[in-house]
Amino acid sequence: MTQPRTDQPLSDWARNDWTREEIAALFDLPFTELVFRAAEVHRANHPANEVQLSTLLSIKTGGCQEDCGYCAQSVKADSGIKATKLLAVQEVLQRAAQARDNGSTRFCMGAAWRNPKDRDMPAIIEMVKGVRAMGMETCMTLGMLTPEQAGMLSAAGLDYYNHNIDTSPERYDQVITTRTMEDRLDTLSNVRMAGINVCSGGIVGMGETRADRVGFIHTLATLPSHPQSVPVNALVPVKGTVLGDMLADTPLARIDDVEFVRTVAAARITMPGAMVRLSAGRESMSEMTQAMCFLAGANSIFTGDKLLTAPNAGDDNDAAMFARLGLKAMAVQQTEAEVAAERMPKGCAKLEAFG
Ligand code: SAM
Ligand code: DTB
Ligand code: SF4
Repeated sequence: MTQPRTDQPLSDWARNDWTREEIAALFDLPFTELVFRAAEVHRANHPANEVQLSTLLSIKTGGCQEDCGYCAQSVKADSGIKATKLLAVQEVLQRAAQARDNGSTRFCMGAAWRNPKDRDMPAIIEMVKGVRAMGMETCMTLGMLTPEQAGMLSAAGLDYYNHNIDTSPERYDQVITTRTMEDRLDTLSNVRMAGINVCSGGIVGMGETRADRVGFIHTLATLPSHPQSVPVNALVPVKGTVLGDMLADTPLARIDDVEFVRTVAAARITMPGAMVRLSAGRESMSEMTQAMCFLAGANSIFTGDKLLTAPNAGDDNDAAMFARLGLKAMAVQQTEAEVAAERMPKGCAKLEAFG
């Protein structure tokens, strides 16, 4: 895990005994005070003004048996997304090479599965090895994993496994009924025990209360060790999903930008070493809100026009935003700087467009 870059006491840096009251008190701070504190923690632990560019690829789309109320890929959603088979390894590697040439240093592969089947593992392992050989950090999100599957991914060299807790323990069963928060935490434990970096976060703007957002951050910040990566998604409301339709009927339930930035800041303060990833929902976020997120400690975005199935901001818009804000694309993720210095291929053409 990353080591603190300053004299910030390790006990603060790594503490996982946060109480809900302490986290609620952070959320209750005057906004500028909260953002100021988060920015201080960010600067003490990460290079200022640097944001990692990551690319997402859906390697298996739609037809998922789970009933996550936000997700267009669930069989329960009437979203028009067609189920596909797992992509061929060669196709995934071609897409990864394009992502690398466009400046990404991280390639995340997502499958709409409740869990991978053992017969899928050989292809998955080839994908991890191939993307890694290109010098990019690898992340996979495939649903629940057994300890054996986590061990196989670790042996293949997988850097991160993404598995979100999504919301507070109290709200969980109103969003998903086909698996429990405990199931989710068990997979995170299998991933951690296999020595893979944990990527776990959730979604803000699903009609939850502030207490739920506190509970969500609290659950992550009190895991046996902090996730090395915390994606904070703003719900992309998709027609035909339970939550997308609910929000269409009650637009006032949509998250306000100030509360979204507060959530990013709380993640940054409570988990200082983590990469905090400003994930889904940027396409409908103003540049100023995104700038506030970067000030409050977000240091990674997904690039390109598409996430897994939902639209994303697009490279040209992002390059323009980076130029206006004076942000730099992080050449390699800080936690892997030395490893990646050797792995990084020469001539990542579009990196320069991002500063
Ligand atoms: N099936 C795997 C799983 O659920 O872990 C991997 C893919 S799943 C799409 C990855 C994450 O994307 C979810 O956990 C959720 O946090 C996020 N997500 C899915 N749909 C979303 C939406 N409409 N808006 C925001 N985030 C979303
Ligand atoms: C995460 O927390 N956000 C990314 C990544 N992990 C895999 C996924 C966002 C998906 C948004 C909805 C879609 O594209 O279908
Ligand atoms: Fe399936 Fe993942 Fe979508 Fe849930 S979030 S329905 S598990 S693809």
